[in-house]
Amino acid sequence: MDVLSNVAPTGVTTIATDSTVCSNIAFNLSSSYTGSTSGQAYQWQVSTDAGTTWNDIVGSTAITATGVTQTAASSYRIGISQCSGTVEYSSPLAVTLNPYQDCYCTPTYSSGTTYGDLISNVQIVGTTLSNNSGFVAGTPQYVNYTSNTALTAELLPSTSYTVNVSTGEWGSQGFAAWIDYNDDGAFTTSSNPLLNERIGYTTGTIGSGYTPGSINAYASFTVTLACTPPAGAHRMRVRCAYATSGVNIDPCANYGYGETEDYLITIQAAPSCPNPGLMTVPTASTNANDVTLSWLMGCSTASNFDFEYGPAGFTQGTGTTVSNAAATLSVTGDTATYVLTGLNSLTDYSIYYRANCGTGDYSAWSVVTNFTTAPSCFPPSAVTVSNVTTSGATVAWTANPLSPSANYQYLLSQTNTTPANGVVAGTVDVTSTGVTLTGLTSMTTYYMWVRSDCGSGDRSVWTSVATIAVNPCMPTYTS
Ligand SMILES: [Ca+2]
Ligand SMILES: [Ca+2]
Repeated sequence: MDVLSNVAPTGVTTIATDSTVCSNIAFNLSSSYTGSTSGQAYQWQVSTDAGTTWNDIVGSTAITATGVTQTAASSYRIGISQCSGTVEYSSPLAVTLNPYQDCYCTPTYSSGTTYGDLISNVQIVGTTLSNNSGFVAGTPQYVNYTSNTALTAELLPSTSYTVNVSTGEWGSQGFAAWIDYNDDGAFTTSSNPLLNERIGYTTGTIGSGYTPGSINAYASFTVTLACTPPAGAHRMRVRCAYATSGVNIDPCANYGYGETEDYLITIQAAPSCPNPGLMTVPTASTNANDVTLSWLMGCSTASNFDFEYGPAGFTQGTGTTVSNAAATLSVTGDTATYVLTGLNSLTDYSIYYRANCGTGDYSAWSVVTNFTTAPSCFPPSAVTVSNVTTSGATVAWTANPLSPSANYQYLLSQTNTTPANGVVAGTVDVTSTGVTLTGLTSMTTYYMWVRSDCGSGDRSVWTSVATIAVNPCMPTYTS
């Protein structure tokens, strides 16, 4: 009969696949023990204070430990027991942590900038970062500007910035940007806002085709910083890749054509009144004289907001302000709405907004949002021609139910070109939705447009054209 002892092996040493690793990069542990495993139990342990205190690694109960990660320098050992006897530990092994600056992946491309697929400019509007690196093809596909103190930006948490970029000679470039908030040497893209380090990307790609001798495309995209990222200096990566939508760009993967630029930016302390998220461009909800504004709450917990609006492209400080307006929050709690009234119809507007946290505490102003109000005067529809004679015709139309016309105006022309505010041939009282035309020339084609006149100079656009082919004058005989 073979009786197992309950004495565990001694003199075992710890082995690791890496003696120095980057944060959160997996490695494996094993030991020098090569004897029988019959009757043995194992528990791997970790120490972050050079072996003074040890903690079990949860779930690591096999003779080897795989997929181990660390975020600080640590020591490891395995406890081996034999038939529930005394646990013997292997000699501890220290695994050091590489400086995070040495842990960034080098982004690669098969062809890089050879044919002009590159980043020729990166500018964060409102900051000092503006880097025109030129559009000459064949320059390095990865440029690390982190040691260039002239190419940096001070950025605020919870804040959105407009990033202006331009391409080289080739278009169809997607762009994306990340900040390594936690300085672990990795850029994490996550749907969890607490983990996500991707700050923005282009919708689809920008530019198209090949424009030898000139930049192919200029574009902007918005980046938004996390609510409370750690203050201080962090690495920012901006990457472009040919024929790859911005949302799909990975910070490390290999692509065919493109360029990557790294920068060192500084994040300031989180503001006491965090910024709200981005506004949705108002479209369907736009009326003639008011607009329903809708924006994400983002990092903000305010319930009151300030607005400044004016003609499209107005300079901030010269617009019309609405202060301390209470927003309505949607059921989900992450979308706020406010109805801005007193607008002019069919007008292009720009608007900025900020959270008003009370007692003079405000967030920063948002990036600009542009919208256009709807017209207030609508054209009639269904213009029909009937009863055509040798000198006239009847033209009828259907009134627009939304448009309280004062009267209708019509324009007649022998040329089929859409009229501007040209010569009005006649007016028709609002109580009528048609006109009988007389005195037309036989065998002639006329073109006619109708519009609503809503009074006080407020007129609709013209209807689409109606064609009137006046009949030829036939000879008549009495016998
Ligand atoms: Ca460049
Ligand atoms: Ca990171």
